[in-house]
Amino acid sequence: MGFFFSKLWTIFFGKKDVRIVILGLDGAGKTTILYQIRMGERIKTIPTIGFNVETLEYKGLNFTAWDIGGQDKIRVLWKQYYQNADSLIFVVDSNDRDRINEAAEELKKILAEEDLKDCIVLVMANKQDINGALSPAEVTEKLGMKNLNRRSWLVQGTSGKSGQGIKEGFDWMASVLLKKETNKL
Ligand code: G3D
Ligand code: MG
Repeated sequence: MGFFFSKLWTIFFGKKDVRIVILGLDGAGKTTILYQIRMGERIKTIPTIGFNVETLEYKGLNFTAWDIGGQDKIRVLWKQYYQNADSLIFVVDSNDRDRINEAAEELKKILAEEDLKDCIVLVMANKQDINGALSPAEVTEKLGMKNLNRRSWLVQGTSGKSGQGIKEGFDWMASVLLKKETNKL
């Protein structure tokens, strides 16, 4: 069992593919976080026109990550990667006050995608190790999370650098996904 995965995940492993999409502006910390959860597996980079996709697979957990922002023309290409996503991890650089509104705009656009309408949202308010970074509560406010109705979400403070907070985020994700599965029975 990987360091970040609690016992709850054993219920999914080997049973069901879980698709997790990791998005955020460039520089937010997505690649760093992927390396934290790597568990010895190799991260593959798929070069695509206009953007690179990083993938990581571990026992039926499938992560795909890429940079978002700007590039309206290539948005249609993202579709193939976020179809059937169970969970979205949105990584925010909490220390980048200049781009927090841009991050909020991008999140809004993503959440409007039909393909992602049922997926749960874990926001990683990353770079909490930096003094003066926005707190998770402030990130919650800036992203307008409280306006999201009918969707499970959590804003978790993290540090991609130290790994702090990542496990807590995954624990929450596992518990929500498990609840969804059980409700289907
Ligand atoms: P991205 O994949 O979202 O574009 P990266 O972001 O993972 O490449 O991270 C961008 C920069 O932020 C990197 O610095 C990385 O080390 C740093 N970073 C990522 N997470 C954290 C964090 O939690 N705290 C701090 N202090 N830095 C972080 P460099 O200098 O390599 O560009
Ligand atoms: Mg990256």
